[in-house]
Amino acid sequence: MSDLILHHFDWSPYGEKVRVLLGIKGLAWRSVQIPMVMPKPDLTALTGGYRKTPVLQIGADIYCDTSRIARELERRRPEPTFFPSGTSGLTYALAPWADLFFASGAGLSMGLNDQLPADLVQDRREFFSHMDFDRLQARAPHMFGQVLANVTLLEEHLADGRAFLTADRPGLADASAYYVLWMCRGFVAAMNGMLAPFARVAAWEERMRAIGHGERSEIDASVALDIARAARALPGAGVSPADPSGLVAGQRVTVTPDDYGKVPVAGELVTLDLHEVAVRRVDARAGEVVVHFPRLGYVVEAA
Ligand SMILES: N[C@@H](CCC(=O)N[C@@H](CS)C(=O)NCC(=O)O)C(=O)O
Repeated sequence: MSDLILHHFDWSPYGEKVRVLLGIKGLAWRSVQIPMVMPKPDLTALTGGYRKTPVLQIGADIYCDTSRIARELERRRPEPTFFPSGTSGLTYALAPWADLFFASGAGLSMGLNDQLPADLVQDRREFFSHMDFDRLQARAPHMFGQVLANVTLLEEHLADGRAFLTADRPGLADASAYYVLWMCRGFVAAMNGMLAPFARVAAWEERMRAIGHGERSEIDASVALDIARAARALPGAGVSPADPSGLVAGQRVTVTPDDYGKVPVAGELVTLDLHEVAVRRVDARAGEVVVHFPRLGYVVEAA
């Protein structure tokens, strides 16, 4: 039975990014369906407050953010690699680009869809604090333009006939662009017609869909909490000697996303370098866990 547990919901675009990553590596994994809106008590028992989707659990190690999840999957299962062109830096740098691409698509999904449940709209209004929810409809033409401008970049990149973005095999770069289109096609009806002229992108999306999601099985959140409680987290790597933060291992810190969903996670600092930050915390239901984040895009401060 796989030790990979993905906490997600099926409509989650960032969840789709990780499901495709699991497909690229052909991994077996267990799925815990989490609520689409707050509260998410079973998830936050594991994360200490981080509420974004998805989160990957491996025993008592809890990985937040798709970039950190990708890094861990690559470390634990190097082949087939997420970096078929040989180097990884620019591919990780695509995550903030994809966040911008996502923001326009998400704005359209929320602004042009009057079928959405009221609690979801209210939750996202508070969560996406950088979006002007009252002007989403008025801004739709602008957001369509932004999505299509990004799709144009992909179409141009595929112009030499390559099968995937960085090589003849799929990798993290592909997953990082694909999930936004998956969301746009699925949740913004008008988008499908607008995307029709982008034939290379459509063919690439077809190849991405064919990858699948690996081997998935469902479990209950209570099983995941039992697994966390029974497991022991990996030892921390300490704080890199030259780290500019001045923080030291063992110190109480908070880790907070720097964009939206800014809920601080408090714990004892166990790892800090220029790729990652991890804190140890104890929870009544999850036991002692270590929660891992990327360094990029997260604020680490003394508590
Ligand atoms: N930087 C994060 C972004 C994740 C994110 O924003 N996910 C959204 C959409 S799937 C979310 O959490 N929405 C609110 C929620 O699920 O509660 C990542 O790469 O994992």
